[in-house]
Amino acid sequence: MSRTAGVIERHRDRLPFAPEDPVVTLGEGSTPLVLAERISELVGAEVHLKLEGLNPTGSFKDRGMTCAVSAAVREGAKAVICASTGNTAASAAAYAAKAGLRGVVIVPDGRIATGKLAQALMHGARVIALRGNFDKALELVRALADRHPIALVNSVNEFRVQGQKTASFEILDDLDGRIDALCIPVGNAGNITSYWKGFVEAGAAPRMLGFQAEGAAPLVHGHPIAEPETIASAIRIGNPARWEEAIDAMTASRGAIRAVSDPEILAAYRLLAASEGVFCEPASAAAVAGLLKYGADGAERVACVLTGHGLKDPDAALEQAGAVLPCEPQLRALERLVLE
Ligand code: AN7
Repeated sequence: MSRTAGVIERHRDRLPFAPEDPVVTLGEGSTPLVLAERISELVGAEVHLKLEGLNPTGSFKDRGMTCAVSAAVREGAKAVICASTGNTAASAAAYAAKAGLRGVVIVPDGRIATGKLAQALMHGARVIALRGNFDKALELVRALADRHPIALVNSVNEFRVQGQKTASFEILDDLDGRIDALCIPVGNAGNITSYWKGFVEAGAAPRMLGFQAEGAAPLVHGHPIAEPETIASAIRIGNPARWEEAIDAMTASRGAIRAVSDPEILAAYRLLAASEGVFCEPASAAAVAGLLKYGADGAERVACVLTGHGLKDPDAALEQAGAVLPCEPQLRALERLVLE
């Protein structure tokens, strides 16, 4: 098989696509799984990082989007729509562009990371900034898709879950089937649902350890959060669409869904970049923050899903990082700054 095959071609035997079906792909999937030496030491377990930020649009959403948009083309759709905290919007916009479909994305006004906004706009999607949060946007977009022939590509779309489950197959391949726990950030809960589905289909059962931001932790508190708040804008979600499935995944795997604070998320975000060489976005760092905070629950081998690339949110990074050093164009001045 071609080294650049996307997830449909690579995993067709486990996906609802026949060989003659149209495939809209950007070569997603097959992302690296990297051993995190420093974090392994801190946790006392073998910790691997699944770098989903290396997908074509910089997040895990591409695995599901190739399936959702391919199915939309198969069904004769002319447009796709989604509500999004940013990454789904960027991915939907890219795959819609590739497919020649209209893309429409609804985002919470002023609350999505700069890189994601740039992507959605560059790919030619119609970007609508809703004066309301993600939960309201999803509610409205579901009602809209019920009334008009527009394909809804949020993770309430079954094809999204089908595509995203392929990450589990890759992790099992890379670890020869032996993994004790999976740490994953949880927002709308599509991804934890998908990973668990993939593991079950492959006959594996690692503990699913999901992490929500403290200010946006409905699954931890057991009720929706009306005004979710967190620095990790991707997971600023108060009423996850896949609530039941997330709880099922947690229960069936003897896992847990727990909360991490924004300072804990940001500490993990900086640690990953400075000590592991991996730049992810804040929401992704929640998985590692949770592992550092709560430990591995006895697991010897753990994978953390780093869901999105750090370049998605340059503003968050520049707020956390050290300052740039200004320098006069003179050797002495430069020497001082370099050597001191
Ligand atoms: C980087 O793009 O919901 O629990 O609209 O972008 O499957 O929702 C993004 C979610 C984790 C949570 N990490 O995954 C959207 C959106 C990143 C994300 C999640 C998201 P789900």
